[in-house]
Amino acid sequence: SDATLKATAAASGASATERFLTDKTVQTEAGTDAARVNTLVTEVITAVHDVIRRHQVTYDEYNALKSWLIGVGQDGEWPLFLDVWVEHVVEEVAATGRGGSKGTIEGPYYVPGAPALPATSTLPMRENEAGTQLLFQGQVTGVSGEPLGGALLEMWQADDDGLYAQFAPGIPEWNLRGSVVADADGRFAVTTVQPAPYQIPTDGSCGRLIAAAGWHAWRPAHLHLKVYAPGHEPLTTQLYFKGGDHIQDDVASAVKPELVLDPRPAPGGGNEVVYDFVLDPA
Ligand code: MBD
Ligand code: FE
Repeated sequence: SDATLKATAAASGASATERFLTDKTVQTEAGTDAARVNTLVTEVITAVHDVIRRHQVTYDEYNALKSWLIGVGQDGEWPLFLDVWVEHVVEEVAATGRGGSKGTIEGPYYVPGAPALPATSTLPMRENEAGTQLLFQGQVTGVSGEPLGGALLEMWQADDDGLYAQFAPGIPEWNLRGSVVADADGRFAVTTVQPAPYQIPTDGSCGRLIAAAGWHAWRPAHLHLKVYAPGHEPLTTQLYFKGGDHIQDDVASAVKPELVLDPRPAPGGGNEVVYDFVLDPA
């Protein structure tokens, strides 16, 4: 795609780091006790020592690691690195014992405070927004099937170039981001466009790691959602598209079979799909 559309690592990384520091620092600094810190950090450091011994790591490799770690911070890519290669296991552990809809990782590009939209609505988008139109509809219920009137669905997604508003240049602030208020029966019907797959920026430290290791840089196309209702556990999830590229080899390991949509052509043009959300009691 053309240079003006490019999300540089430095720009999107800096935005993702700023976002994290704004939204998450307070909760992350809340009381972790010394015994817990000691256990976790000692085990991580010991695991690193084991790798060094097992693979006879050299000084050149040690210094390559140091310079790469410095680069990740300079590029602002710690949120990207952690959410791509670590978050899926944190989510797996956090989801233990949950019975409602499957969730998956949040990733680095959630922004709170997206414009409020009624149950039947179109996500904010540009005139002639590129991409296949998608009518996404469903119902939010509790685990016994009871409708959760007034549930809230925060939605965010990449556009047809795989770019996120507020993390890539030249996109209106709230493009393809919205806070949809479900109706009294928990139902919603949102018109959007199908996103493109997302490629990790190739010009930053995460991109350099991917190239150096011979990996690929792609996530399958996905919609992000946070679903809330009073008295219920919030659900953070993503939905993917059947048959889409990288469904089987997401670089962020965040696809689950329950999260794959199979949209069908809609009578009025574009595609449509129904997906219901079940929230656990709080
Ligand atoms: C994304 O769009 C994303 O959802 C995750 C988890 C990581 C990087 C980019
Ligand atoms: Fe994403």
